[in-house]
Amino acid sequence: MKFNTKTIHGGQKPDEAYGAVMPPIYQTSTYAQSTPGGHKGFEYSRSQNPTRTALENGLASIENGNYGLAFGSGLAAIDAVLKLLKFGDEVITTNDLYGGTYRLFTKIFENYGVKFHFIGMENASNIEAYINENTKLIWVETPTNPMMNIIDIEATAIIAQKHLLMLAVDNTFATPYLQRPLDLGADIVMHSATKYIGGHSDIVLGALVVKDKEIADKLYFIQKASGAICGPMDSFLALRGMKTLHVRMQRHCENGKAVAEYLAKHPKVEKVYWPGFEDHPNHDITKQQMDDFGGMISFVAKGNNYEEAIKIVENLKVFTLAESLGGVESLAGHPASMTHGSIPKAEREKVGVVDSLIRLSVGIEDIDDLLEDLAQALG
Ligand code: P1T
Repeated sequence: MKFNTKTIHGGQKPDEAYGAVMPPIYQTSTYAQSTPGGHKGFEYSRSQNPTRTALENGLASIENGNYGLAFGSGLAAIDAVLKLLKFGDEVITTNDLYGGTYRLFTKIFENYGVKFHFIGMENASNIEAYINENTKLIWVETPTNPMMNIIDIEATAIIAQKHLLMLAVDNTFATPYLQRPLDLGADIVMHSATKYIGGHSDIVLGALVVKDKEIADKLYFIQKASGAICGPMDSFLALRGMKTLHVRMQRHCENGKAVAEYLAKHPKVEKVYWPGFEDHPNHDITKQQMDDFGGMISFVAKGNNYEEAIKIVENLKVFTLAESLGGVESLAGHPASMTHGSIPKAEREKVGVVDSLIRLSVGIEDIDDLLEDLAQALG
């Protein structure tokens, strides 16, 4: 089955009770048993729920994995992966990543004795210097949030395999429409399905997909034992969103390209971060591992000035100033004070998350309205 068919049919079958084409929202916590243990595969909705299972099967299908797991948020999904580790284990991760992920690593898991190395991975050969006998996991975000750095998944997977480490890839920005990390050798794919997978800014939901049964079993145990699941209504909405992922992504990419090129030529713009530019440091790797360049763009206005950046985001009218990304509507954000506020200023500035940086999630509106809005806000 091709990708554009999998988003609609992958892992799905009509509901067994009445043939409903869309999985019903099984809004139930528990299931009748004829005798203790005599059930139809569903005992209690923390462990399994048919609507969540439909979503999990769909996610596994579009990521070319064998097992999908859905969680109450992207961070809950990351939390479950980190729970595969124990005291003393070490993680090597990108130095640019979503602020909430950084906060989870440094404010929660460091307290449990897990050590993190935040490093530049744009050149995969940097990784090996940080590997020692305690290293267990490489955590990669690509494209990174918000600097749009690109990490070579295949090269990183080769290093991970050589040292018997797990490689997890946060595929939130790219989505499987553009990039399939499991095919490139990653062990775990993670999503904030709040974003492009859901696609309509109406849910908070996280996902993991894996190929390997042993890792899947451990993650299912953590999902059930820790309990950070998503409810049936949100599972339904994520599944509904997923069915149009390919058409939405196509337009996100078209509009993203037009916005990136417009900004790059604008006299009031200093620098645009978007992996589709030929002078992006890892443009060649981008073209190898992604099918297009996505709808996420960051930029700095001329003068590199905080007040100017705030004025621009406040003046936007079609773009909404808001956290999050990946919905049908265009959003603008100020990472330093919003999504990446939990990263100390000195740390974030080292990788380019300066106070004048603006991040855009380019939606699927008419491109003329988006460019006009940027023109008036920059003017
Ligand atoms: O918000 P949640 O569903 O818990 O997902 C966390 C998360 C994980 N990974 C990436 C790459 C993300 O971008 C996010 C959430 N990001 C935002 C809310 C944001 O505006 O960047």
